[in-house]
Amino acid sequence: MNVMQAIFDLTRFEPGSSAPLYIQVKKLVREAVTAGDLKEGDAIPGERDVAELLHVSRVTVRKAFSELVAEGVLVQRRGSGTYVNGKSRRIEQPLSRLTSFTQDMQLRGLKTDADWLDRSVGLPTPEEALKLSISPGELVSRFHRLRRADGVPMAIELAVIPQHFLPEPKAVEGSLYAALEARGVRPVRALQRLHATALNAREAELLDLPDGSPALFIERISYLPDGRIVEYTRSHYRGDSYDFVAELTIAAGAPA
Ligand code: 16G
Repeated sequence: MNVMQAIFDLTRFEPGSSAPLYIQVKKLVREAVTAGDLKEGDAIPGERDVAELLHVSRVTVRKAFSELVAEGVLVQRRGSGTYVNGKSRRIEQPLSRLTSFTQDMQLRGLKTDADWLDRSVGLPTPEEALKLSISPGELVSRFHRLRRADGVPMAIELAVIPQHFLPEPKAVEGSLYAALEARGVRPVRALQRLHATALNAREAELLDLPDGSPALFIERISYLPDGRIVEYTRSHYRGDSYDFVAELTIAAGAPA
């Protein structure tokens, strides 16, 4: 069965049905993925071909595809086309453990890599100085990365570290926490907060998602055993593949 037949088994397409056409097109694609007729990484035919085959407008097909992309069933790669999302499984991350991105992904059998967007020494912004509790004249090392898991862009992360903890940012190639550990300053505690956001055009491009896609914005401030702050990191995690889970227990002394 070729891809075109797999998706568009015409017997299942009912233009006379009351459901909007784009919903029907979505259903066909979703069913083909669920049934395994379309597999991870399969290329989806172009909008024009699909529109011709089903006798619907390209606008209908575009709407169906863009919703499937937003739902994580398909993925659009700039300049190359639309594919069945190979990494539609979501990553679950406990909220209560202080781990690094590299460790998190290794535990799931995924390989990490990164593009460096910036690795330099400079002055902190006023916000960074406040978050790190340092004076505005104290230098910081910056680590700005696009982080991938098995080749799929997962997060954009900007870690800011007082320079004396990691004096040569360019010497850090892989895990930041491993580099901190090697200097005896790996954090042991962190405060983190997160909220939902929409990616701006540049972030969306880096994460290979449509402009305005949902993301999780996460800030982390990490501490050494003696209470000094070692890290202030801001990250955008793609919203379609990252779940944070928290374990809740009843507080000691609270009414049952
Ligand atoms: C995680 C942390 C980030 C830390 C990084 C170190 C979150 C939200 N953020 O991504 O604060 O800097 O791990 O990872 O979990 P690395 O050691 O692999 O460079």
